[in-house]
Amino acid sequence: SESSSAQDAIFTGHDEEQIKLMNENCIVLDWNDNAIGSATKKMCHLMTNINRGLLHRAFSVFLFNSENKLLLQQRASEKITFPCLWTNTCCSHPLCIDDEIGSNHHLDKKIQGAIVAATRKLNHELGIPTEEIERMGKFHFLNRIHYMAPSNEPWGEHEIDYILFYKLNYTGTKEDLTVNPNVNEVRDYKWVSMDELKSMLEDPNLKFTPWFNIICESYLFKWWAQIDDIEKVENDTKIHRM
Ligand code: DMA
Ligand code: MN
Repeated sequence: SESSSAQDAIFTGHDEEQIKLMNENCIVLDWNDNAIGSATKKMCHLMTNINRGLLHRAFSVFLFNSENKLLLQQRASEKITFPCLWTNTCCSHPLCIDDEIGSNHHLDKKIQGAIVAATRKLNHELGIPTEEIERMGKFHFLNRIHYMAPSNEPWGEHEIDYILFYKLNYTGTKEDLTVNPNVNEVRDYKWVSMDELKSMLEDPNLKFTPWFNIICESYLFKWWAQIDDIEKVENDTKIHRM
């Protein structure tokens, strides 16, 4: 059987809840981000499969509050890939289900699927109420990044990652989203200004995920500077190989 269980030797010493999540069905892609099938989260994150070209769809959310501070999370020690590293607000995978898969040749539908998945995981990882996510702000898609990164053996990532910003609506009153982290997912969190993040990135005691480093070095600060008018930054249809 391919289903992940604590009996599987590859998971020895890992957290039971995180082992179960390895049964989720991710969307398998060709290099142009067309869905060509599905495979479990376990299969998609084994370097033996990645080295043969297995690629899946992901999303990365960058969530900003009313003061334009970015919410960072430190991944829980229970995470099987990239444990304890600091990273952007929330990352995961759109699942191979109708609401999240979208449709090949329609980027807008694939973005909508990524937003459904992002809303689901902001609630699961950070305890942000779905109703608040839907009412208090909106998502803006920026681009897609195709990257590969090994984690601790035998695991790694190989994804086309949908970059989504989320900005609160301006209502004239200062009201921020409720954050109540799931400790099985998130060890710590922190709201940071641009300067605060820049000093964190220079701190040798802090470790960051590879995809967060890629985005920090390329686009993050440029887009952050435009956060109040982020909807004016056009959806980029190109897939950036990094
Ligand atoms: C996977 O994130 C997605 C990216 C962009 C690396 P993850 O490992 O946090 O996924 P999950 O929360 O589903 O375990
Ligand atoms: Mn992944």
